[in-house]
Amino acid sequence: MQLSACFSARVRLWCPLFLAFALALSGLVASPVRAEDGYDLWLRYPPLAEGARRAALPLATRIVVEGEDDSLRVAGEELTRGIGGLLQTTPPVAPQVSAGAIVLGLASSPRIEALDLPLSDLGPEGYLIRSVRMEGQSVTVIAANTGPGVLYGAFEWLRRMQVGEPLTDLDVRSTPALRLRVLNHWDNLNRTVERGYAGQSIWDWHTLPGFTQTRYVDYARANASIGINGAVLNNVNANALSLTGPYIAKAAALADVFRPYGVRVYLSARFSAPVEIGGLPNADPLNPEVAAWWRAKADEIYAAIPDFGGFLVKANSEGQPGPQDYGRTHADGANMLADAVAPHGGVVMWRAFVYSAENTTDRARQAYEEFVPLDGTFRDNVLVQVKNGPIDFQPREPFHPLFGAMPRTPLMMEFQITKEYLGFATHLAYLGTMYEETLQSVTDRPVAGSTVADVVDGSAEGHGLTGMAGVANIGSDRNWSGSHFDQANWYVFGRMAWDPRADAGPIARDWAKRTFTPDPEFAEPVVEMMMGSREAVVDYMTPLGLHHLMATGHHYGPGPWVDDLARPEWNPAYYHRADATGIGFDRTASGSNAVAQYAPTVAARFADPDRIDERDLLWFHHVAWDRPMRSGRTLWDELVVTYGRGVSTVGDMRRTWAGLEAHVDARRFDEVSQFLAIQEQEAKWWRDASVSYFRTFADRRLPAGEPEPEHDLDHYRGLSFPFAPGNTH
Ligand code: BDP
Repeated sequence: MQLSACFSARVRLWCPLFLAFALALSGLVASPVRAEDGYDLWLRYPPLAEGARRAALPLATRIVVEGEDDSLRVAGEELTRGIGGLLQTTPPVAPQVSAGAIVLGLASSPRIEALDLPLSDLGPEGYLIRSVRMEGQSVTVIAANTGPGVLYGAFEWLRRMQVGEPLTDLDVRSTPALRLRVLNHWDNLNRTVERGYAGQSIWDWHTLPGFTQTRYVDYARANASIGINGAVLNNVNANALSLTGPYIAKAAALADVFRPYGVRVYLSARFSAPVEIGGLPNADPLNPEVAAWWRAKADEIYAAIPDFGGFLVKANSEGQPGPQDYGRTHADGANMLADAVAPHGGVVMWRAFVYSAENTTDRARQAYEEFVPLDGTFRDNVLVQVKNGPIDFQPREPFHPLFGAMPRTPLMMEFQITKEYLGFATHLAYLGTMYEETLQSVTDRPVAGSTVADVVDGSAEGHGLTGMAGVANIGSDRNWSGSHFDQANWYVFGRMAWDPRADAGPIARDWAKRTFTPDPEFAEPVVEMMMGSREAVVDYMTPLGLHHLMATGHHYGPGPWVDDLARPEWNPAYYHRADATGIGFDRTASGSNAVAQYAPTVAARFADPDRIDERDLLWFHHVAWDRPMRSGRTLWDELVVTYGRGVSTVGDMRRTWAGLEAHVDARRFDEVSQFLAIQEQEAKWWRDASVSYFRTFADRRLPAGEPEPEHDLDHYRGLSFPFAPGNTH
């Protein structure tokens, strides 16, 4: 219907309705129900409860921005937006200081200098928030040495207001423990996303660089709000075209959008690019022509993106090209690229996720064997990027033995945020507990008591170049991450990259309050549900140290029976090794001896079935079905009971969520409810299929009270999902 039609008598009756609808859509009149679709993430600024609002109003009377700086400008904009929503008022942005002003400033600005605040040891990204007297007035100062530092401080001030923490008598200082806090997007140029469950790639390469969506700004805002300062735009299984002129221009357009938010752009580099797009006969890193090609390429990129971060490289892994194609080492390859970016201040993040088709060694051992001998041979601007565990982003893995074993090389942590092996977006699994478990693991290397966090933050080995990468779960879906609760994994990744010693619980609470409501009647049960959620997935998919039992390719659903794939280590049967005597992978001295790659104290614990935490038992041991467990049950009974516990925990999660309807807007409530229902069905599928399969070896009854699987094994083996998402090969 055309608006002009409203003026004709024939449709007069319908017009008031139509106009109201049109006005509501255009935002001119307030809608009685605040529709929520998850787009705002944790940066929602709904009005505070009246008491809190009144108390906060005198603390946000105006915004003073001290200095010309794009990051300061966007910090001011974010405060305006946040205060506008939370306090329902628009504070003026003005240069004069008055009571209740929020003063944003750089250490170098005269007004901030005059306060003589302790800013010098905040580094480039730390911030200070303090309630002070300035020019005779009580104000809140948010100060830092750089614009992004101030922006981080502004977000922290808003966080406090959102969750109801005090805003008076502030004296807050925070500096990031890690230098590189980077998302790895496994996004392809055709907008598919490897292991992505949130729609298409958010990068619309086709319309870049001419068109930059506001979503790119909101992406950068979200990252800045949790301290993420880098984004690798393209898949580690890289296409060389991303290094050609047109794609550099597209990346540059994104870099321009991200810059005020302190987010730098990086690219995954395909090692064979000199051949594919450079016309050279080979990509041998010791060939001077190849090195010159990369230097020229780096110069070209830096001309377009002066603050380009550097390259991420997956080489000689899963069929990707690399220096070993020419008989060279990972260090030869990494150093050649490092020399190309070094004049511009760039870094190379060289992945240690390698395993080879020809190598029959236990896959869990291979990265250590390849990389430890190279310790000390990498250039200063190289980080070796190591996945949290030695296999591949499983629901649970012991920490990677490389942590602590390469003291002369900065090791960067690589976590997965997207949930390839954790049920995709439909399964609610808060990964904060997994990140915490890995980071707080004791390596006892380089010194007794060292933890993974001590290695990653450089303190144990004296490295200044440090970092953490997270494989992003972001896509074109309206809610960014495919599910509302998966936003929490992006959030906790950023927070733990800032502070790898942080605990997962308080971060979950913060997220729940900001994303839904600060009401503890909502937040407390939700936090409890989140905190147990990843363990539930471990229980119903891979209990007691089992791993890599997912179906082939897409990794959707159970496939423990698969044993006919070309490479042994692609087969679940390779990992569980079930037979008539028992189950599990013997990685002790009587087996692959992967355990020897850990510090002797840690190895001794892992190697002893009586001392190891039972959650890791079958990772390291082949165990008899009747072995008594700490519960008093046999291993077989314990296995079945643990699968069942996973399923029943999901049932509890559904009930918890169902009881929270009054606190959540209808759309998000319903979407989460539907996903939890899918999760419960799939948890049961995992349990039933796994129990049906493993009982063919165990040849034992189910423990009393444990239900028979719904179908026979052939049913589960016959299920096929050729179009399950996430697999782009
Ligand atoms: C595995 C994924 C695969 C990735 C690979 C990697 O299945 O798609 O390419 O990791 O990290 O988890 O390179």
